[in-house]
Amino acid sequence: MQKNENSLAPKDASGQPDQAFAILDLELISHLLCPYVQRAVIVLLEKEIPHQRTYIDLSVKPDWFRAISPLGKVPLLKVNGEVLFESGVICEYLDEITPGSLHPPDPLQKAKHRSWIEFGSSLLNEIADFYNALSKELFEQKQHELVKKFSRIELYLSDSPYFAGQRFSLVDAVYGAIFRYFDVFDKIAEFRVFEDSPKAQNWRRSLQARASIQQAVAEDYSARLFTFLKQRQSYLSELVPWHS
Ligand SMILES: N[C@@H](CCC(=O)N[C@@H](CS)C(=O)NCC(=O)O)C(=O)O
Repeated sequence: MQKNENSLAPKDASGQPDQAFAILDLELISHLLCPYVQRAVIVLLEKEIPHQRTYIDLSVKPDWFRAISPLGKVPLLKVNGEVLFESGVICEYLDEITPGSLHPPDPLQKAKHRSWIEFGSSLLNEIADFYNALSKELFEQKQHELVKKFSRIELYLSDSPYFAGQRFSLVDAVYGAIFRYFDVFDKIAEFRVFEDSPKAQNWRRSLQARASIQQAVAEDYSARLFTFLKQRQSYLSELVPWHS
């Protein structure tokens, strides 16, 4: 288990630390590779929320974690000892307790953003199917599914840096964690997943450059993901070079 303190504190209008946070003890129970955890970390960083992060090994779940996690999954957010689960709920809670919002104010636009966040979760399942596929045939089928999924979201994108224009939103936090997989996949081979999606590719590049996205994982994230992929014993595992 590792702990990581984030000492950035939100400031009030006069530049003083915001006292509202002094009464909140926030602890994010995390895993170093989890894309759902990354969503929450990106929101914590975007909104400069003081918190503590506790990383666990999901292959050996600690008893204390099993006792408090209703689904046995990360992320969990402990708020003054009370437990929240599900990344979407955690992100919205963090957004609501801080000034400004990473959601658009209009209810219809907000609902659309939530829809695309759900789409992002289904994309994560497709990505897992892709790296777990055992045969070449299944792998290529999953690769094609990913191409189709990105060309679907392509229809809703513009040439602006973020999902909804110039302003970073919660949808961006979700896709920042998704696109990160492809930074590692790109080092294995050219899978041409964004071949039909130039706007998604452009969006990917903007998110790559964003500090909160970069800082949401540890420096050895790529090396850890390579090791994880290598251990899958899947078709992709065979393509991962030993020296990576
Ligand atoms: N719907 C959940 C999904 C979270 C999830 O699937 N987390 C994975 C790690 S990325 C997990 O904890 N899996 C449990 C396990 O591996 O046993 C959320 O959005 O928080």
